[in-house]
Amino acid sequence: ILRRRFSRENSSKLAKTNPLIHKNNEFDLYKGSVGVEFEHVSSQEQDWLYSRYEELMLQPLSPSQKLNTFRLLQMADSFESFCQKKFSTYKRYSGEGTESLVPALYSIFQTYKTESDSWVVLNIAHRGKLAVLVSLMGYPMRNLFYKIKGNSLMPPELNKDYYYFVDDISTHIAVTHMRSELKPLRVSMLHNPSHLEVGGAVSMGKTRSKQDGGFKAMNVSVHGDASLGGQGVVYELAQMSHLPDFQVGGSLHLVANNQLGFTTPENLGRSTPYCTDVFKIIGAPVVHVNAMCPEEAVKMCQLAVEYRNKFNKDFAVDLVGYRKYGHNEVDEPGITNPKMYQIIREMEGCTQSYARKLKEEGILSEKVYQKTKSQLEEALNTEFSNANFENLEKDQKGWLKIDSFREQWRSMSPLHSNQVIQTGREINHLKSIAEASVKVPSNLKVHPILQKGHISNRLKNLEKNLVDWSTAEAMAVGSLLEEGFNVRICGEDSIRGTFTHRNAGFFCQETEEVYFPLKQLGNFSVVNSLLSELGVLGFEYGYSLDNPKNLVMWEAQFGDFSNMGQGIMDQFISSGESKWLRQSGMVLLLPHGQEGMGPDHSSARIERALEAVNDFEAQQVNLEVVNNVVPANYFHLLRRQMLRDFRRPLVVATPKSGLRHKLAISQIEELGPGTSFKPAILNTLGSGSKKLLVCSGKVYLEILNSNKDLSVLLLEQLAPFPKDYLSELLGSKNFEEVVWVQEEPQGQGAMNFVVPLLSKFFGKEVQVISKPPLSAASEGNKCDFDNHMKDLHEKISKSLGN
Ligand SMILES: Cc1ncc(C[n+]2csc(CCOP(=O)(O)OP(=O)(O)O)c2C)c(N)n1
Repeated sequence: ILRRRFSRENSSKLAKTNPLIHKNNEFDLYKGSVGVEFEHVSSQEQDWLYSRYEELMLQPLSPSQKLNTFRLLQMADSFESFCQKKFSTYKRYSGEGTESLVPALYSIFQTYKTESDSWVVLNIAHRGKLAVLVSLMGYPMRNLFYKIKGNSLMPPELNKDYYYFVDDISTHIAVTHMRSELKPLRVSMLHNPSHLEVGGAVSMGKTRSKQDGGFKAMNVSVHGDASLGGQGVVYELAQMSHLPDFQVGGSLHLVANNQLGFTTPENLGRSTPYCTDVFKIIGAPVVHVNAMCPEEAVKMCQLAVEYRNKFNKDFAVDLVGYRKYGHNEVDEPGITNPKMYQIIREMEGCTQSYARKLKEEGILSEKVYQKTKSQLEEALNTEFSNANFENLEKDQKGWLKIDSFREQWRSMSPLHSNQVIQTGREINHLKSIAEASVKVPSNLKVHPILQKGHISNRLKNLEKNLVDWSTAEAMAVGSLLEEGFNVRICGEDSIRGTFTHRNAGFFCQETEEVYFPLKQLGNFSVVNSLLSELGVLGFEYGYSLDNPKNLVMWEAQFGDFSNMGQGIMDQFISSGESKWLRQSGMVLLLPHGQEGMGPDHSSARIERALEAVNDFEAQQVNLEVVNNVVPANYFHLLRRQMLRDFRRPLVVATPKSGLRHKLAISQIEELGPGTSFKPAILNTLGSGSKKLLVCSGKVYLEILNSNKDLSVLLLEQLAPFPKDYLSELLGSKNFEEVVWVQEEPQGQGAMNFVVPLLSKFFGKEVQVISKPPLSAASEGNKCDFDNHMKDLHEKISKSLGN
């Protein structure tokens, strides 16, 4: 079944001098069930790797290690066979054929175990996950059977008034577990979506947050061979592995390699010889192990952890096995892979062959084998008959062991509220934060453009009690840092900011050293990320998941590029809480605005964020969407994100030209004590108008600039639609007509979301003024752009009777 020979003919330099190896056949060490790829690793590490590899290969496992390995296999095997009988049409994505994954993972945990509090953060996809849950992660079998039978794991009381928590399939379950013999090591197995490989980004981010919080933590990702070879996010994560702001001291990669992806054989599934070849770009050692040899799998995982601990780098263990059934248990694999399955059908399972080996070695007797087998069967039957709600294992809250709102999340509430919270701060204090945000050591030579523009402008504005968008951000971040929150802003070029507006770090013009003034106030990191959206967004989401005190802001270079991370948006950010009861206070900053910069530098695609909103008006809304031009509001938004007792992801369409627009400025009083975020702002110019223009974003500034008499309502918060706030704001005011104005092309922007809500709110039909429909987000040339914008403003003027 092994199509490739993993032999390495030239043995190590050490092997030639090592007396232990001379006694044995040194050649065999590289020719048997393990193939190593160390040649691309740096030479100093190679010496260590070859020598440790040889030691491990020559040293037999102790009888108790062998029995433990066997027990884990037997447990996984009994579970899989039981499910095959009881739930024959259920898709469980059996791991049979690569079941040595279970003892391999155990070996990782055991080797990593330390005296101090430590964590393994584990991302594992569908293949074999259920067996790992029950064999290693202490997940109650009865709860799993209950779930397999089709029940929900969500606490019914949370869905009492309103259906919000959708739950997820069994192979996406998460659990945190501390095995008694491995104390104080805790293993946090994360939720995963079906979307393969993206979970690796989330576990990496979560691991980094644990490490930044002072814990020892190791990231472990289990891959399928086809997804590892095919998914681009793996490359993005590999590129993160040595970057100071992303590295996690080396990740471990374990491949449950069944040589097939769904129906596609490996020769059609990738161009490289091995699915693990992506790891070679970062010089990570790779070992390929015949998955039918569990002892070697255990040893190689030990080698992997030891290497990772010593060199702080990634290591990959490729368990090369097969897949007993089709892609799932109801698929017929012979349709597409007849020859392979002729061989597979003849094969003895790994557990059975290992039992035979241990019996031959006199370590396992037939009697003990049969006894443990029947004990496991009995336990499975008992668990199966107890798989009803009354008998399930529950936590202190009476919930079905879903591990939510524990430890650092304990103070958070599972239910949201749209209640207004005051987020203002004392004004002089805010001024001092803003000053501190541009204060650099006297020996740091700041670029003259920044000295003259950014620094002096900020200080001059402060004297006049004015706050622009970047200063509002600095004040929000600085105040949150002082209040004990951790702030991480990450994106391509976020230190400076795409529009040279943030300048959270000052680069000395002589030494190139960078100084971050806000770091003086607390745990602040502002990170220029690698040029990736999917991997980085996943990483940042994972970072936000770990701790409700983390304010994580991911910034797209332009909002347009955020769709490269759409899988993280859909599978995690907008639906994670509802599927898994895990909150995230993640903030997405997406520069947005029609400014003639072409089809791909114009839109955060607000319509897509709004499409992902579960309910427009209810309190328990999955996502907040804000189109922000008012600096004071940005300040309150960020503070609100942390100061309330629940976490909800936030998408902010952020300004571009609005960063420096003369009307996009707030009075500092708007940030003072007693103030809060204003979801909407009503502006009456001149004698006002009986027609109400409602809009959002930059077009508001343009309307204010160009029209004398009008009533205009700026909607900053689009979702949840702020109807109560609007009722209070508009009171008994009566408008004859209501028009929604947007700068985005028809069908894009907020119109499809907001117009029906406005109609309902005002009780009348709402007209729309927009650019004409376009296939892209904006025009590709200046002339067409100018004409369309001119038309838009003429329509607005005309509609006002001007
Ligand atoms: C991103 C993504 N694309 C497509 C799929 C559909 N799909 C589910 S499993 C699978 C094959 C995965 O093969 P492999 O990674 O080798 O894992 P295996 O199932 O063989 O263990 C595919 C294509 C998916 N889940 N995720």
